[in-house]
Amino acid sequence: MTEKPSYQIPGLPYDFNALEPVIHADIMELHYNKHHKGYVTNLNAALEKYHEAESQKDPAQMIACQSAIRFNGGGHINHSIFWTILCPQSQATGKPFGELAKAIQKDFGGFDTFVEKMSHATIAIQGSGWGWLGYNKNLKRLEIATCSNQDPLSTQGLVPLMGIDVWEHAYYLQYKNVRVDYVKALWSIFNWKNIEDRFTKACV
Ligand code: MN3
Repeated sequence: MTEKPSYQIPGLPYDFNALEPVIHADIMELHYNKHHKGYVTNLNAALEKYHEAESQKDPAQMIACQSAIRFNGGGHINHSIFWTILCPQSQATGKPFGELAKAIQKDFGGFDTFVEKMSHATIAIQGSGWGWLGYNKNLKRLEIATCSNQDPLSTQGLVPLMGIDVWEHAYYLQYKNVRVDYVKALWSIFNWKNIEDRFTKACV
């Protein structure tokens, strides 16, 4: 018998108000408690349906579950990364350091150029999606990429290092429709220690 799937929302590593003034507590609470929790609930429901269809040898029904698994599974993966690559402004270093800083220098020509390119690509996303800094293991280099909806970065063959959620639910309550101001403000709360750790693991 197939084990019943059950994904759970990971704990937030800080309080809802910890990212103020960049992200207000009401956005954090809604984003975590409603949106991320919703992806987890719907992922579990879709997997349960999938396993039921599998046990009944009903491939058409299995295929019918796939878009819900992709969307909600992606949402769960993306938000689980997002909470950990952010930190309170008081703890933020402002810039990467160590090997990641060197790789950014090598692949983008400097931190400021990287910020500009990643911001530009992310702000330009049409509709809902994510901007990412990823690691290309084959070419051994950093790449900036964008994904629509909740597609995880792995769909583009990259290991996710840091991502920017530009769904309106991530900023609308505070920034209204001014996505550019939200993306600009986020740079002061990135947790470069966490991102550097992801880079180290990706390079192995
Ligand atoms: Mn979101």
